[in-house]
Amino acid sequence: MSEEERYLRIGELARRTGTSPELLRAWEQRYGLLRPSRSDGGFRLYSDQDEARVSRTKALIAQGLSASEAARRALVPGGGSDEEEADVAPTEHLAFELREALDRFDAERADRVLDRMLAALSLETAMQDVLLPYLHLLGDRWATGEVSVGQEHFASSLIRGRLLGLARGWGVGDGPSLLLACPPDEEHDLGLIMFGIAAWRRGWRITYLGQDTPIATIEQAVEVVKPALVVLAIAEGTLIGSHTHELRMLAARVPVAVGGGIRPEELAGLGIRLLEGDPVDAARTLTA
Ligand code: B12
Repeated sequence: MSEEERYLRIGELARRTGTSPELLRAWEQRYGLLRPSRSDGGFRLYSDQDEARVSRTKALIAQGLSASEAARRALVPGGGSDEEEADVAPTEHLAFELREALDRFDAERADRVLDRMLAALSLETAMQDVLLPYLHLLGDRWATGEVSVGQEHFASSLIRGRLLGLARGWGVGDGPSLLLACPPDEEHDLGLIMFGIAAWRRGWRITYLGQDTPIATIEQAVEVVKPALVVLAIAEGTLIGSHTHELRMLAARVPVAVGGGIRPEELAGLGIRLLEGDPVDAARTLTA
């Protein structure tokens, strides 16, 4: 048997694996998935191992992995087995896929991943096990320069938009009322939105004022809404320092709680309660 008969040309490999020569060339260039040798005439020739890796990649994509992750696993000798697949939680797949899509500014794909996430998981599990880990990793990657400010803004804006979409209707109902806001200079409101969604689903009615809200405005809203509790989100304790007096005055008029990166001692003497844990756990605890 000659070399050319033992090995496959790209068209034959594409036919046998149900792919196309263009896709195989892309996988070869992008992921190094194929390792062809050359015929005497200079043609690329593919082996049984190449065929096995392409088939494995296709199977992993069909299970929901991105092409790059599928190729990465198919390249591990003996790796990517079914047992290994079973060990990988769907939440990790989803967070990984979300990252891939958002890193590339691919809103359409990110929305599809989020749709799949919402179909597969309860909203609370989705927030706790996919979105929170994703956001934490995003922050770490931003801090080391692995993702740009643009990528980080794009990702957090897209997620914020989806969360607010899921929150539609949270202000309607007869349940006790929560007034939610970030104090002045605070823009981190994703945790507050997640908290609002989790609380709403436990029967609370939500009035949401959003990011960077003057305390005087919160007081005006309190007069109208008459909430059972005002919940503020503060990512860093230092913010409290610049508004101590106003916050103490607010807490004298209405019960106030704070969630976020605050330590209990930072709230000493303000009459403000600390909501501990992540936003979903805090909503559970508050309701209990
Ligand atoms: C998205 C994001 C942004 C977005 C926010 C968009 C938005 N609408 O929220 C934008 C781009 C605006 C932003 C800006 C900045 N950011 Co930023 N950001 C993030 C990022 C990546 C995710 C934040 C998030 O939503 N996380 C999800 C929440 C739920 O998780 P969490 O923040 O860890 O909160 C925990 C608890 O605090 C609690 N929690 C949080 N909120 C709430 C609310 C309630 C009610 C409750 C009960 C609990 C709770 O739950 C979490 C526990 O699992 C984080 C990384 C990270 N680790 O989170 C950085 C991060 C918070 N940002 C950081 C920084 C430094 C900044 C900037 C100062 C950057 C800059 N130089 O401009 C500015 C500050 C802007 C401002 N004035 O507020 C730092 C904060 C460091 C610190 N010491 O506090 C982080 C940690 C990144 C990092 N690794 O350095 N940021």
